[in-house]
Amino acid sequence: MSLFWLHRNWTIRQVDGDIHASASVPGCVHTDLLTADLIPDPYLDRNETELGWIGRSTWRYETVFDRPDGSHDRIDLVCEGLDTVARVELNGRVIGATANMHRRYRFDIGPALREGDNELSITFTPAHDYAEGLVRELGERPSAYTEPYTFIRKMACNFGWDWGPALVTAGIWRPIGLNAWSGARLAQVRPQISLTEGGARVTVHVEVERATDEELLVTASVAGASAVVAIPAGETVGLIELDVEEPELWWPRGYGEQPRYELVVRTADDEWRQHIGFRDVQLDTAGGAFTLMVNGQPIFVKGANWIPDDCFPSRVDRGRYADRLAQACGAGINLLRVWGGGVYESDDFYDLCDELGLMVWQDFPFACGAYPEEQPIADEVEAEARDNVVRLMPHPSLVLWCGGNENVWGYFDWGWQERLAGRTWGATYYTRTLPGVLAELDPARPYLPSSPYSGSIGLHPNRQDRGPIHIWDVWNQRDYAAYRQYRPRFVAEFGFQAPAAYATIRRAIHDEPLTPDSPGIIHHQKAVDGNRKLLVGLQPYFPHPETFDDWHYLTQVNQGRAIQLGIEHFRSLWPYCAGSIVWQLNDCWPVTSWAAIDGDGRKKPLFHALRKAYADRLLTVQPREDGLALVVVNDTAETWAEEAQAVRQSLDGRVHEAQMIAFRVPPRGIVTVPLSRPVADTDDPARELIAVTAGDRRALWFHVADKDLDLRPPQYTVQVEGRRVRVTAHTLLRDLALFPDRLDPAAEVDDQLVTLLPGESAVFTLNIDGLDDKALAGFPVLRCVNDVVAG
Ligand code: BMA
Repeated sequence: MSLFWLHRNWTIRQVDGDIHASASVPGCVHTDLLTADLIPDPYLDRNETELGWIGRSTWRYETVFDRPDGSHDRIDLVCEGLDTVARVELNGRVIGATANMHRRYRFDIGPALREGDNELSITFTPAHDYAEGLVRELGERPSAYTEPYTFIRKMACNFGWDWGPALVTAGIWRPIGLNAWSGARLAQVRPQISLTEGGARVTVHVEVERATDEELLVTASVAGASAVVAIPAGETVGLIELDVEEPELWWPRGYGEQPRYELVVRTADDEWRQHIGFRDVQLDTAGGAFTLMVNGQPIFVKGANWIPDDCFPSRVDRGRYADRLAQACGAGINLLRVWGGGVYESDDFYDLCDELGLMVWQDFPFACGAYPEEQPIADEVEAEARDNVVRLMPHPSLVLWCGGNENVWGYFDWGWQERLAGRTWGATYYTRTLPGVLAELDPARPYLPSSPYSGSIGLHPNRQDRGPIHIWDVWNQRDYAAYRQYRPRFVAEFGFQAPAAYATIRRAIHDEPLTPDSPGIIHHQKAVDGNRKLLVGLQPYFPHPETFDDWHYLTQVNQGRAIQLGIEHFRSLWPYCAGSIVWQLNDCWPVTSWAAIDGDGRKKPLFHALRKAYADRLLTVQPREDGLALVVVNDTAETWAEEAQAVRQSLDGRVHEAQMIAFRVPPRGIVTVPLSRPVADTDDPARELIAVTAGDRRALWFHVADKDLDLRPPQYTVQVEGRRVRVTAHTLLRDLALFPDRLDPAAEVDDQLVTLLPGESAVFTLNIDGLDDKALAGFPVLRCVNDVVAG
């Protein structure tokens, strides 16, 4: 058994034109044209608008390779991903045709091979042509965007989204190679894992593909257990049961370690190895709940939605995933939802999640549209599901499969039923095809037919008393304090926009002058009415920003505050509410969006707000029916017993009232304690606040919005020592933040959005030396709300 990658000496050429270039494989046409300097960078300025022709052209990839040496029963061409409508030819003979970016393909090329040079070509016809052809044949289907992305099995957001450009790709986007083999090969290995009394059972389902027909011995071993099964001649499947005694359990981060054990499956000719983990996952849905239970432990999901990290996903390598996932961990996140408008990510993503203890909720790739159930789409959907379920099921991090994003919601609320006039919309996929494939291949993992969902296809899917909901009226129409009016079981999406980091904007947009509505900024804002909503969102809290710098700072602060408020509210409802998955962790290019980490990988202030809101130990002040209350949230395995001091004080620091609150919060529990009237009441709301402190944790409560607060012009002293910037407040400083990327695009800081009471100080640590001390100490690098409000 041997595998040879075919990643060298490729060229691309435009079949219906005269462009040609050398090609990187894996890769895509856009990135090759960019490398060859044949197009401008699609991520800069408004270049996107000039590049639509790429996706409308036919492209041919070509290479020449030597026939592998030696004698083999079979030589296969293995394609881990072709994007999307492709004809594969070897030495002029068609050996395959594909139309699904989400599947792996294997073609027996023996008959077409010759000695010496072999010419391989893969021709990609435009995704649009295929999809538009099916629209004509099957009839239109409504969706959130005008492009026909529901008619082709290709990453939907490639056609443009409310945070992404329309850059319709083509290419060999995942590895491609030759697999030469003899006898039999392991075509499929599916380990099903269940915990037993004092141990675990691994049931390994093996399927072989045969070139010769003899009895086959297959052995499997893991964690000291091993067993053999014989697959008789003429048969292709075998089952091996391994009983492992007292394995260490895999836990999500924050709950324990992530031990993994290598499972090895062998035949005489082939071998399969992968790390697995021992854990049990259940979904408690009793009475409308939506609570993940891992190893019997109910979990509050501190999540974020994951979108493709690049419009050209072939650029996302293991290192890039590792950076992004480390950032997710840094924000206190314990689950990522791989959203349905993207892809099934590569093995590296899930492998890193296993290692880090990041749970994964995997949407099948369906989003915001009605999907035709006719052929050829129906067969593609089933084939793709089978392929990816088998590929991903060994991963302990994968805790939930979901039928897709907002497709059932769209059917209920977005006026589709009339437009469909009885045509199919995808219900069969979510209620039969996908659960059917899972029941057969991966029965132990929970499945949710769609998100949001209320437990039955006949119920309105976004009912807050049942299952996960998506909260979008807040960003679109309401003040963010409205998050508090929800009492959900689980929130799978809610988000608030802000622009990208300053250095990211400066790299990608060359507007002069740069303003909140200069052409590049507007182009890098894809949401309907997005910039207006940003301003509307500021109105209750801040004066209208008069400059780009104020706009940039205030909208970023507002994003952080909105999400922090939402999360703290949702956490205060635990265990009734069992999760918050913020929209969205990352971006695929430089854009104003709901992301915490922008398209250049820079953290927005929201990142730090998330880190605080998702802290294992949280103090938060929440309005309750009978007044303000302190909610203490303990997401650790130890009891949290401490005495908090709640203080009513003036903005200038004078203390008026104090209340000592001794609390004892059990592991993974919360406690709610009403604040006393003297502390909670105020007759001077513009000049007072409440500060609650316990150990190193603190919660603040302001009675009025910043614009109505009697904030003083900021007074502080700054000391810069190497990478450390110490700020000492002489007045109250609201949401102090350092933006070192304004001085050096490589610079970042370990904290932002810090409110200091008079006399307090904070130390900010930079990642690099050598920044200008003087510039670090003031506007526009060091900022606080006082700058704008106290005028
Ligand atoms: C939801 C998501 C995405 C979208 C986001 C922001 O609909 O599922 O489709 O980007 O809201 O509008």
